Amino acid sequence: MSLKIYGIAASRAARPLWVAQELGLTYEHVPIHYAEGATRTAEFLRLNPNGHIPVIDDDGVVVWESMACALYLAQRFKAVDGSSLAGQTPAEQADVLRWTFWAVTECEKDALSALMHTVAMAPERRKPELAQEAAARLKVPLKVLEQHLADGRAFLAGSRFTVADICVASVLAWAKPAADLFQAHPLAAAWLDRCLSRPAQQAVRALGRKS
Ligand SMILES: N[C@@H](CCC(=O)N[C@@H](CS)C(=O)NCC(=O)O)C(=O)O
Repeated sequence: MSLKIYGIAASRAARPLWVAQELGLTYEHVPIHYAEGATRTAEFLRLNPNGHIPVIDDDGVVVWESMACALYLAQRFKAVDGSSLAGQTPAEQADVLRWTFWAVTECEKDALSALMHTVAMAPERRKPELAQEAAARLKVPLKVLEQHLADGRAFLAGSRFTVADICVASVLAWAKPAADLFQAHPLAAAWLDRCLSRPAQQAVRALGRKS
């Protein structure tokens, strides 16, 4: 087996890396940076013509788009103990897909603004009002998540941790600097902390700090 994951951990490559770490996969990490044109070389564009990380290459099966990479790995591989991060029934699979699409379409843009304009960009480039506006818009999807968790469920799809939790937590983690948002949605905050405290996620974050 030869699996390669392209992209530094401090990027959307964290999504497939988190899946790979959860499953204990053997893989080669190729820490291509998103800056300074590294994703625009002819060689890289052959892998992903969009010029973005992440990309995965599983023995010649090349996948780009971070969520597709995460979903592919969860579907393709199991952990050594036989456990899976993928949905196991059509209903679970639908749950995995809907929460993943939801994260991308309803949350990702504003979560990124919340991050960039509070901690990620250089202070002189930050516009605090953009972070505040993004946090205000995120109240709408966060309320949906809060309601979903209100029946006592610990994770998003089925009754166990799945790739849906990885995909959604990867996006909502960006919004963590919007502390008031999570104070107002305690079940979502607790779920996010549950996901982010997992050893596999901690390992990816440690890798990201070295990026
Ligand atoms: N929708 C894409 C977005 C990928 C993306 O924008 N990746 C950033 C890093 S997180 C990147 O490669 N930026 C470099 C560039 O666009 O040149 C995905 O989820 O994979």
